[in-house]
Amino acid sequence: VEASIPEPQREAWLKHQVNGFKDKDGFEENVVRHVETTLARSMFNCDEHAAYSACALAFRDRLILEWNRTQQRQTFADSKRLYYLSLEFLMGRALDNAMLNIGQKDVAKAGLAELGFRIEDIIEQEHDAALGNGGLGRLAACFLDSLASLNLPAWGYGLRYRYGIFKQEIIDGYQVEVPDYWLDFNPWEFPRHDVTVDIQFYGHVNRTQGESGKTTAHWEGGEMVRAVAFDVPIPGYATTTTNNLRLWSSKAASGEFDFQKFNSGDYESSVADQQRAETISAVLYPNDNLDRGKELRLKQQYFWVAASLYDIVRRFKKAKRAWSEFPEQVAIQLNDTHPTLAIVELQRILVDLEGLEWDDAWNIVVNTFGYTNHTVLPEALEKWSVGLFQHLLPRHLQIIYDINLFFLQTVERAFPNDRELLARVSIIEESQPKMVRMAFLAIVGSHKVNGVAELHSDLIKTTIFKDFVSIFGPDKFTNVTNGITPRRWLHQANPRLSDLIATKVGSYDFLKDLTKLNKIELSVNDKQFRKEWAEIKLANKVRLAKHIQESAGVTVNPTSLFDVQVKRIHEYKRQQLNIFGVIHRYLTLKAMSPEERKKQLPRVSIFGGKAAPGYWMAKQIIHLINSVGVVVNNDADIGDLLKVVFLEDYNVSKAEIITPASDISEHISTAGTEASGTSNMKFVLNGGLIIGTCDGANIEITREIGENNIFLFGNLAEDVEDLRHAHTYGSHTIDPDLAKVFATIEQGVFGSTQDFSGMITAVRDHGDFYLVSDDFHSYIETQALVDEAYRDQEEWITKCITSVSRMGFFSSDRCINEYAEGIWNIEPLHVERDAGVRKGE
Ligand code: 4GP
Repeated sequence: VEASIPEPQREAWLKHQVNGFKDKDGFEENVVRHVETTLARSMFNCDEHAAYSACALAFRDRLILEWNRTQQRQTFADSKRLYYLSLEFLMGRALDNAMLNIGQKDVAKAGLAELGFRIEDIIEQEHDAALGNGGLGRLAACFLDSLASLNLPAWGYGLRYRYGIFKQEIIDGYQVEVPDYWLDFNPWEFPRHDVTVDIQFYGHVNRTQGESGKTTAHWEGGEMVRAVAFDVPIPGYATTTTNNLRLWSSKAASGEFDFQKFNSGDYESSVADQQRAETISAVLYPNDNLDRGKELRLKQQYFWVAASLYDIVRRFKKAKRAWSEFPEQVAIQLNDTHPTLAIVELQRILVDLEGLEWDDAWNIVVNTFGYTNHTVLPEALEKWSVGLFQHLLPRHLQIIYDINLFFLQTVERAFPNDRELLARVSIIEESQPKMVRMAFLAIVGSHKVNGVAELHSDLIKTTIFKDFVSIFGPDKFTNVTNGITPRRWLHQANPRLSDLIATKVGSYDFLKDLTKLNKIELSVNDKQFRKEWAEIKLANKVRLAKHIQESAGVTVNPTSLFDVQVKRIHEYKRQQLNIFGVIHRYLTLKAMSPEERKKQLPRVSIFGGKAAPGYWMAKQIIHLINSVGVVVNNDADIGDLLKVVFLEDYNVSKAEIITPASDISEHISTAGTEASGTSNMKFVLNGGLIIGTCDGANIEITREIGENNIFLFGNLAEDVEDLRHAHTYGSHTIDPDLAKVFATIEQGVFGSTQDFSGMITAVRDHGDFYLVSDDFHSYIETQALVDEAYRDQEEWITKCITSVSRMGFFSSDRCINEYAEGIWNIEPLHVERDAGVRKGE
């Protein structure tokens, strides 16, 4: 308020109010100005990257004006806000998305053309913002898009990693990781050097007694690291709402150097201190569905959570409301257990710093938080050793012990004498060493816990969190099936299909309400529509074929069936099943006579995805895929009948090229292991069919689009446990076709037999935990059905159009509306351009 300009001087401000460009001329003027002033270049040295930079800056100018207005509006309306805490935001590129959401892509295209550039080349200049591993991080990015598009008051909070997920290079068939330094030039962030928070680590706890006899804990000593805010504007689609993603960057709390040390000649150690502080936000941990328990990771988590909560509490306190109103103003969603410390930190702020009674504080905490679980894989469930906590966050450990004590007391009252239950649900695992179970803490400290697809939400209630359902009752646990934003994953990735759909829907309204896609089902027999549909798919395949040629050096025929599996490489996702199936196909083709071969359907098997750098088996899977490619792609008997391609460095912007080009994509996890999957939704929305197991969202996709339009195979989740048991304790015979595949690999047909022996023994000798052999036959048979179905192109296109028309449910808008109503209790702020605010509908 103090910085507000007094009335008499405001006239000058209003007179010079900045507005974003309105038309092509305005856009060009902005671009030229940024080239000449911000970038200090001219028309004599403006390359594509400079043109991209200036174009992005012109759009940023517009966004930030809307951002300012949105923030003013939201503050003025004083309504409840959601804060989405996620260690990952896999945003991809921002320029195309900003142009489309604002509705100015045509203007930019024409303007850039007049300035001498093609818009496609300019868009290509942007480096992906890759601050995430896979599904969980991309989901967070889709959610931000939906929150803004639905005019919901919401902020994201994350870390501003200097290095996002590593860049993957394939050298001699092996994955090699290269650091991804992406901040050289990032026009989409605003450093807020005035928004900083000092975060404490280590130290010890003292207690003092006040006059009333009440003791207060004081966390003292240790070291400080400074968090600096960087804001990224998030534009909604066809609305002026522009929300904020605030990312924290770490630096030494003492400023540039410790001058004391510097002056005393200890220059090196003063620089080292600074570097140590900066390390906290330096790098994203490259694990997907895996917890590694490294101290620096816990430091990252606390640093980010403490800075975010400080910010949220500071904002709440401005309105001078009673603390009891906190949950009416603030909803915080925990994206997995990574931000669970926020529960402890808020309790600490309320009790230690604000002087609330424990129970009052705890009530506020529980009503504020919601927790989303993304996996049932045991190796992904976060645990931290008590010793590490004691060292790094001594006060938090005490609070966790108290939370646990009070929780176990209520359990004991409800289930007297069930000591085993107490041990099972305790937040502290009595192991050697003792561990803090973060998921249990998240459940106890939240009012709602959700899974991300129906099957997964059922599974968490009947397996990993079963005891908590007995304790808290079933209502605390709920399902919110994931969704994807149709803006990026249809309109941006597949503009021609989006345009074609619009001609049948009558407008682009389906991008705001995806259920409107159902109108295209009426045109399923429309000849012209079908013809254009097929042309668009082929054009998308031609584009991908070109990319394959340029990046992998493999020539593929765009009229072949494109079979795609792109996602993180993981045994549970079963890329090994896919590549074993490819080898089986190769052997089958080789065994045929040339005449017989001629009758076969040509197929291109396309893989992509990164393996966690420490995940040896996943890396061997990549190596095998590449090795099979070398043999198959150069076999003259085979020609176009089978090509095997591994696309290097799969990321969001590559997904935008790959997704629209698939005929069939693979979502073939062992039943019960893939919580939801979201690329399955993307592929179907882009007019591709899928082959999959009865897992995650595949089940709901089947329900929506109909069983005839999907290729399901494999064992069911309910049978997995028995099968595993049988592998270990009964006799375990390998599928005979799979055994032939193994024999071929072991003969060295694909090179080094030693490298691939681990993949084989995992199935043959070590219990086949992921049921590769059990599902192999069903997989091969179902792939044959895919071939057969693809031969009937007319029927295939009918399946594709019907499926797309029924995908409305899988918009992240629907998903976010469910969270807003069922968990966050927030409402949209309706926006009329340059007008006030209406609350609710
Ligand atoms: C992923 C799940 O594996 C995937 O099934 C789900 O669709 C996605 O979250 C979003 O909910 N989990 C992760 C992870 O990415 O790191 O645990």
